[in-house]
Amino acid sequence: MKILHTSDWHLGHQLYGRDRQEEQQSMLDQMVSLAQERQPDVFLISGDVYHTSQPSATVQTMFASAIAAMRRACPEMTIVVLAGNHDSGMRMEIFHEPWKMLNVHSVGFVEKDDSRQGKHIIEIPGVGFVVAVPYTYERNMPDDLFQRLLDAVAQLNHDGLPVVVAAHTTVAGCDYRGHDNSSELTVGGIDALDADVFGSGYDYVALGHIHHAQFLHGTEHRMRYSGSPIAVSFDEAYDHTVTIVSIDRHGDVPLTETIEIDNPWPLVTLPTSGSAPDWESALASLREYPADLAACLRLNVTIDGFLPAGAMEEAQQIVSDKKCQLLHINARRAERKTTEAAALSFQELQQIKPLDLLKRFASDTGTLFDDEMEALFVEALDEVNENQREQ
Ligand SMILES: [Mn+2]
Repeated sequence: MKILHTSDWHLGHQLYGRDRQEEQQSMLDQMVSLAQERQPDVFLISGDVYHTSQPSATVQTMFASAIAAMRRACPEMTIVVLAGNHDSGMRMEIFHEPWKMLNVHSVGFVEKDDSRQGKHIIEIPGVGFVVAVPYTYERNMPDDLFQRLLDAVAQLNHDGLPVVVAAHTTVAGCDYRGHDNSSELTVGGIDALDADVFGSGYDYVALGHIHHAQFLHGTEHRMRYSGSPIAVSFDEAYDHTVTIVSIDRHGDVPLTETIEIDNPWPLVTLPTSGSAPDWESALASLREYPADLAACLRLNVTIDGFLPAGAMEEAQQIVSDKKCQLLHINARRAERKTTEAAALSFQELQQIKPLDLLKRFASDTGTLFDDEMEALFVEALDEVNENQREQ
């Protein structure tokens, strides 16, 4: 059984207002080529297909076209798509039936009713089994679901075929770098489960949710996050790959191979390590950036107080003749000797933007405020503004 394991596509993601369609289309094209070249038995997307629960028509068309292209590239391949915490599980199942006619299994939500749990077991005759469990709140997870599904598979698996579990969750002990608003207990809003929640009887667990590709420690290469195929945030400064897994027989140790996905617009942070000590050196690092390299840039700078007025325009001017795009200035305030935060005057308070105020609060209180939190805040703010306009 040969599986192409991927997850966390986040289609429709915008990064500081930049539409990432070009990057995502390139990623999808590479997926289709891989399916064509490698002819896997199963193409498995372990959740977070979309970045939002209500993706635009354009984004959904991009996904549907990619699935159709994969079907043409590899007609015998079974395609399994799970909902992650970013997806709407209900929407993912709207086309469950027609997709199934194309041998595409879209599993959006967990069935609590035992009699309907067959949806979670995908049998590929003569090849193997996939146990597909999309993201669900822990309190909605039926007791021993994984073990019960695996027991049901064992009843069917007379020929000793490989058994793969697909799930979208946080597993305790994972390396969650790049998800910086997180702790060992909770990553990206999902509480960590112990690895033994998956029970026994599987050969490989194909995980989604954590964007850093990795095997889980102590699982003898049987449990893996494929990671996001392209970086979703600047904090994901590591390789982005898909995993090809081969399992001959039930009980064998899976063989895995990782294949790098190329992003035509890689996310690059300047300076390459740490933070520029002042605004002038930040600008210098932009000047030094090669003119002919396509990239999305983030500028890290430590400053005393606030960025100068027109800082973004000044920085944009420097890269205007270059192929790169500056998306964000990540300004951290230099640590003050006194812990007392400088108070704002009423006039300053009236002029400061909500995001800057929040950043100032985060920096004054030593609270971590990363890209993802900023994006969430901007999204919430947009929603509030929109609601106000509507009223
Ligand atoms: Mn994700």
